[in-house]
Amino acid sequence: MRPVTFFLILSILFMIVAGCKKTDSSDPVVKDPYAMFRFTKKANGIVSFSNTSTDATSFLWDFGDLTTSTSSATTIDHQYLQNGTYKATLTAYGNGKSTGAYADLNITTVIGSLPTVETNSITNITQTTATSGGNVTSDGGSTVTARGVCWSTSQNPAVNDNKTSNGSGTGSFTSNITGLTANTPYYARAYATNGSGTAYGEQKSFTTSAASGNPCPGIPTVTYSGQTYNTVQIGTQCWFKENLNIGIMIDSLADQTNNGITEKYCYRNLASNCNIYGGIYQWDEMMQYVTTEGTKGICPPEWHLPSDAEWWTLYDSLEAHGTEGGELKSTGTIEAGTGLWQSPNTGATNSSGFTGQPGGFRYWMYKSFLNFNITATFWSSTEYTAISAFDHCLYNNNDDMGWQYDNKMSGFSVRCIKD
Ligand SMILES: [Ca+2]
Repeated sequence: MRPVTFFLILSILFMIVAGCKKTDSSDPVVKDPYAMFRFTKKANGIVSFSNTSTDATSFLWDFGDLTTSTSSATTIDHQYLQNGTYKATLTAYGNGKSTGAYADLNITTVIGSLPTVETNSITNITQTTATSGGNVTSDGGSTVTARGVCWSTSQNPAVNDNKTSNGSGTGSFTSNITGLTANTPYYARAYATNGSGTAYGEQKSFTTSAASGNPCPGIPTVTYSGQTYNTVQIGTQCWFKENLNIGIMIDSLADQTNNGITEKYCYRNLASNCNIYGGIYQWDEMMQYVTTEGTKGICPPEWHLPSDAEWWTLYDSLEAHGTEGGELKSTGTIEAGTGLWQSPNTGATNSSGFTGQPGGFRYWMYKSFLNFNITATFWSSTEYTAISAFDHCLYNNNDDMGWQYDNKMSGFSVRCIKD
């Protein structure tokens, strides 16, 4: 081999080696990004994410709970606030391109606080419905997603019993309880659910009204001053089923006075009529000389004289409007020997059980009795003027209920209503 040839070969080899070195140091290969991560679930809803992506220059984390991060840290601890399933996504950017990686996470380790909820009192209790509600005073750190009132005939009702659904979040709400059975004890309590579970307010108990016409639950009779009265449940109210008959009979020519003695009139001044139709009272005697609407007056303890509004509540609870009188009157006629009303006793069904009897009244101006077996007139404890008060009247010849005011010196029948 000639030396020139050897030199040439050596030169070419040098150039190749030098060329390789030149390419390697000043013209690097740029790779595309590759997104990758691992995760470890920890306590309290915390997930530790490790970013194992390669060849990326920036990142976008989407943790699936409406929060994101552009952190490029190798390790990120993210806390989920509610248990649930989340899709976590990592997007890696570089070389003008992006790639993504994702994982589905089932978080069960959130142990934040339960919400705090109070139960409202139970009101508007009828035979089949009642009203309650609650107040979510704290969400416990995560959104309250369901709230309402649950109820049962057993203690400590829960959301798998009957319940209402009354929106979400904190604050107060009203619940309409429906589908109840008459004359039945129930338990109810408010509930609120967040990511940590369901919390309950204090338990309230209540008893639905008896079917109208039946004795009041727990108090079928009341014995007062030697006489026993039946009771009747009508809607939400509990009434005496007979007219009050208490006191010493006085002659119709005398007015009842504030003398410490309860006085009454009996129709035609016959005590036997008081036994059937009850006593007849002037307004002030009935009220025991106060003018406070709803006062006890001559009624027994835990009972009172119905206000005018309570009479209207009675009408509202009846089956139909326009026939209230018929629903409140006892049935039958004197002529037929089937009742105490003078014929025709129009429309009388007594479907309410109120059993209004036609005791007539004492006319204040002539101090005499009128309308025996023809009308039944009941005082309210509501004044109209200083000398008059509202009363309610049943008639033998129609099925209306009369509403009027009369001189307080008039003598009418009295019914007591439960407090
Ligand atoms: Ca008196």
